Amino acid sequence: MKKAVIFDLDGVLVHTDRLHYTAWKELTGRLGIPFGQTVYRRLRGISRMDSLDIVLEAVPRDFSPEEKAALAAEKNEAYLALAAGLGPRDVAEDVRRALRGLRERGLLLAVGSSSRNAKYILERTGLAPCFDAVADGTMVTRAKPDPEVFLKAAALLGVSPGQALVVEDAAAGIKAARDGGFTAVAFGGDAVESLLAEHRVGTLTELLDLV
Ligand code: GL1
Ligand code: MG
Repeated sequence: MKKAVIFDLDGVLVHTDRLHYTAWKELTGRLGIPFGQTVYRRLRGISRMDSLDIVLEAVPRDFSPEEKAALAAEKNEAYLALAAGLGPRDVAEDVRRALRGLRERGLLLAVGSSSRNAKYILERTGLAPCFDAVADGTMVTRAKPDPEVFLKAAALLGVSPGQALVVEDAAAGIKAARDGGFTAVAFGGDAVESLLAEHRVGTLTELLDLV
């Protein structure tokens, strides 16, 4: 019997993964770095600076910490410009139904996201009041695939990892959940990567059968 469900944000609760993709594409386009879905798959779920390091692998020179900070800020500005257009209409009916159903069953709900913009996105989309706790990239020192952000979310809820499901669309997040001792549920995403998870769902309402 589970007591809690911890959701990844980007690509699970909201399709902000597409906006992150576009923002990375804009930055790499300006720098003349090749960027497509193959590279982006490696970025899914990981932090801004870890993502930037992967993006810059294609450039045969070192970047100073100051240059990297400027590039990360540029990507974030591009992302925030796109995210400014988000609203409650960007939350799928499936997401609303799942959150309502889980709440009715007495489950505690949290968000566990690598993003430093998680709280802003939850506010913009009106999802913030749906959750008992939010753990995000501003609160951890080690990003996914390290389990820290999910352990933080569980601690905020007052549950142990064994009592919680983690819902994730990215391989880094599924690994983080497994390594933290959570039950991992893969949502959408890549079929091969999702084999790492204990469960796979195509819609979030399917979670109601797992708790
Ligand atoms: C960071 C990365 C994004 C994405 C999210 C996690 O978000 O920049 O590309 O990997 O983490 O879903 P942010 O820049 O908002 O902290
Ligand atoms: Mg994700």
